[in-house]
Amino acid sequence: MAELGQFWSDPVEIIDGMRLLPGFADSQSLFTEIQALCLQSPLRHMQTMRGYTMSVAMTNCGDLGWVSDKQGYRYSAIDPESGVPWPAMPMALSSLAHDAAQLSGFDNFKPDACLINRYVPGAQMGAHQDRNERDRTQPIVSVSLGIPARFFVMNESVQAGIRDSVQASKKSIPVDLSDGDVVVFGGAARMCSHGVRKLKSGYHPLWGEARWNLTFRCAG
Ligand code: MD6
Ligand code: FE
Repeated sequence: MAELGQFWSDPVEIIDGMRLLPGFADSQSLFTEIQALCLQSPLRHMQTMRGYTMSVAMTNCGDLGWVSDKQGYRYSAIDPESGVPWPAMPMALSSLAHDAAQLSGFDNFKPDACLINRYVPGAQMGAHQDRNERDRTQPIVSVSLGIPARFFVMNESVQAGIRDSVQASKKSIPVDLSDGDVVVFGGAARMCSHGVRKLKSGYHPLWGEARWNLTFRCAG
C-alpha cells in the first residue's frame, strides 16, 4: 500500500463506478519497470480489423496480452511479433493495481493482463467499450504517466434517458489525467464507452514528449 495519504489527494467519484485516485502511482519506480518490459516486448502499432494503423503504440505484460489485427480484438498468451509469451507482470505493477482496486471497494483484484499504451502528441484513442474480458464483475485499473491527457467517458445512465442522439453525444464527461493518476473503472461504469482525446504537445522530465497508460485487466 502507498504511504498513507502522503503523496496523493482524496479519491474523486467521476461517475458511479469510476473513481480517480489523483497521484496514487509512483511514476519514477514505474519508469524503470516499463523500460525493461519494452526491451523484452517492444512497442508496436497494431492494425485494426478495418486495416487502420493505430496511432497509439502498444505492448503487454502478464499471462495475457491485448492484440488487434485483421481478425479483430482479443487476448493472446503469445506476443504475435516474437512468438513467445509476454513478459511476466512485475509485482510492483500488480500490487499497485491491487491496492488501487481495494481502495475503491474491489477486494482481491488479481489482474492477468496489463496493456501498455504510449501516446505521442497527435495520438488518440477513439470511443470504445472494453468487452473482451471474461469476468466483467472485475474492474479495470488504469494508470496515467507522463504528459497530461484528456480522457472522456460517456455516462450511459444519463444517455439512457435521452432520445435525441445529438443531445446524447453531449454527455461525454471530460477527465484530465496527469502523471501518477490512477482510475478504477468498474461496477456501473464498467461497460461505459470511453476514449482519449488527441494528445497535445508537452514535455515531462521523466517520460519526455509522451503519455503512457497502463490498464490492468482480469481477461481470462
Ligand atoms: C488510456 N484507457 O487511458 C486508455 N479502458 O490511454 C482505456 O481505454 C481504459 O483507462 C478501460 C478502463 C480504463 C481505461
Ligand atoms: Fe478502454
